[in-house]
Amino acid sequence: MAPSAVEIPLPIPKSFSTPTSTPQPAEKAELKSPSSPLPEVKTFDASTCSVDELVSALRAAGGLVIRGLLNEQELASLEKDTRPWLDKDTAWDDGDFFPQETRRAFGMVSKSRTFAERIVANPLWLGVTDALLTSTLQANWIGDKNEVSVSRPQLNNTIVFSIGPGARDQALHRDDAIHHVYHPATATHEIGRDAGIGFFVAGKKTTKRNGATRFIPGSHLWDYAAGPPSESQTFYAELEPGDGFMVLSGCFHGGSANKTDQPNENGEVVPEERLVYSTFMTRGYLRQEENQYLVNPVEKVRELPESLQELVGYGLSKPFLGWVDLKDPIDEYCPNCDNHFVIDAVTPKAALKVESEDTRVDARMIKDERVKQSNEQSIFDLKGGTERLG
Ligand SMILES: O=C(O)CCC(=O)C(=O)O
Ligand SMILES: [Fe+2]
Repeated sequence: MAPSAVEIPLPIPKSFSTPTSTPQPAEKAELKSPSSPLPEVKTFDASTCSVDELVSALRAAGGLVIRGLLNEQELASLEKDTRPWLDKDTAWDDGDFFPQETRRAFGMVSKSRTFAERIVANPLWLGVTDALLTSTLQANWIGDKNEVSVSRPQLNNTIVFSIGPGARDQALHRDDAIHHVYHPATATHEIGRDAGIGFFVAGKKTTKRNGATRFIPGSHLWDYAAGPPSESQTFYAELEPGDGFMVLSGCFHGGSANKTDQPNENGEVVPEERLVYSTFMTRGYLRQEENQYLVNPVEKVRELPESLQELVGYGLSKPFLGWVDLKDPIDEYCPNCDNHFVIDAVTPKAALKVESEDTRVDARMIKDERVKQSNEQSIFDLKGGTERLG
């Protein structure tokens, strides 16, 4: 992501999240800072690890490695879908966030079904992001009813990074900055602190020498005003093809220098590409970093399973974010509007055409089976609101 200036510190409102852990009293637990000992970064096996283990390792260290997430066939399919887009990319001259040797591809949910299903919708990843990025609005009095609402995580971005030989280090940064997050130091991680989480899957072996993503373990717990970050504290996520690395957006991290343009320990120059497939998730009520509505042709989004359409941003963040004509874009259909909802609930059926008024003005001539006539209501109509919106 491109870094943005943080002008007004605006913490993620804690009241929007369900606390599932009891924070330790400040006088007993020491607030973490750049001078605290660095926590251990754990490594897991994709075939045996549980979501709970991943969540607690992430909360403690801010990052973790998972071995064996994708197989060779999936990697081959990803590369086939991605390579033409990387080949088209050229060095950017707008700023110095990416080294000149970096090539990128974006909008990956519509460019690669394998990316969408095996990375964005990876079950371990969804388990982790659900646990850390779901928000529950506990107190929302509407008249005499308290409408508790759950907002699920959504896709923040998809980027493929190819770092070529000769690239320098990308500066260490927090991706949290895109949402103008500021946090003071804490002793232990509290659920609700994270604005986002990143997931990097290696397309090729990534090493300290060829540009592995590096990060500072524990830096998600520091006061965000403490800086600048020190390279001496970094951990390099060295991955075999198909391994993954997860990192909280509150951790300092960055892509690293690719030194394979220089002689190795045998005196030979063996250039390597560092190829990583990455995605971030964010909270359902925050703006998405990558504009999913413009980067992905809607015809492609229609082909995805409904759960993925929701993740991409076509779902409703409850109670009221993201509606079209006051309805959930995915499962409601409105005969009174001309917007032809971006995601139809069912495949539209051919209908006899009858000459009538412009249906945007008078829709009485249209009857569509998809409309549950007796149930027609807007998201602001709280008849049965708890189960519809909560
Ligand atoms: O390429 C990488 O390993 C990290 C890239 C990154 O952090 C970013 O572009 O925000
Ligand atoms: Fe980043």
